[in-house]
Amino acid sequence: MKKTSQFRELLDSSQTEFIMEAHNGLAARIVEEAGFKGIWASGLALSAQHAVRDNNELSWTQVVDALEFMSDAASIPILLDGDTGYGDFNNMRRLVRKLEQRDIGGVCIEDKLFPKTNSFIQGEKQELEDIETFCGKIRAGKDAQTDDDFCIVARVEALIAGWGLEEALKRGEAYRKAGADAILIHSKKGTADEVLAFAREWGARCPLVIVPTKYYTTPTEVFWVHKVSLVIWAIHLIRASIREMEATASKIQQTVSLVVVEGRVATVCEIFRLQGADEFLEAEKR
Ligand code: SPV
Ligand code: MG
Repeated sequence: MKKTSQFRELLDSSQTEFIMEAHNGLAARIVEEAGFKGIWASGLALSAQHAVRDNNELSWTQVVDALEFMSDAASIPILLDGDTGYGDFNNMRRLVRKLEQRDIGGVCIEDKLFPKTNSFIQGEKQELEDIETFCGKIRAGKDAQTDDDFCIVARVEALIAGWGLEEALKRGEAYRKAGADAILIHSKKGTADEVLAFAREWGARCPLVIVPTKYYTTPTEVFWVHKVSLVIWAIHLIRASIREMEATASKIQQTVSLVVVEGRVATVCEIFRLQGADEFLEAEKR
């Protein structure tokens, strides 16, 4: 099945589905091997792996180049965290065309201003895009896609910016009417209360997507009960790799030896396996 159709199936599934962050081809392959049905190409993680900030310091073509490796490495669909669409309606159209060329399942755009800032950094100070302008961006993206199954997820940042539930619902509804295939409601609170209040009011208007990074203690069944379509585990592979790299680097530095880390790092054979080295040898023989 096409990756776009696979992703649409996830959104339309009658149960809550889960996708996992990846930030390069290797991580994408690991996500697929772990059994996930989709990948979140996180803007924060993609930026962090280059040690730049989540403020569009990475150019959109650098993002698309990274995605190409990820898409080649996995057979499950990728939802790109497309920030604000990297500009106006016209940039959005070009983005959608380039994503389709790279076999990406869909893109999520958020109603902030370019260049954006991560939602967890002074979210309340962040400016929101004018509703009509953002709706135009969604419509332009939908017009630009050539594959009917390519999905555009509209991310509502009203709760992040402190504008309240009513504004969040107003924006979600406007984006749905503009053609968004799903609405992502984001929150920086430590509990899911405001997201669940949104979900109750939202009902089944169109698929609802959430990112429980901050309200991670909420039992997952609660999302199912509230009819959340898609849960994004947004930044956990980059967080895991940072922790492991820090520990490994400091142990080797302190002990001036590899002995202490040998048992906990991936073997060289494991790297070869993840790269598909066997296929190379077989192809060479053929
Ligand atoms: C990302 O993964 O880049 C996101 C989600 O936008 S978060 O950073 O958790 O807001
Ligand atoms: Mg992001």
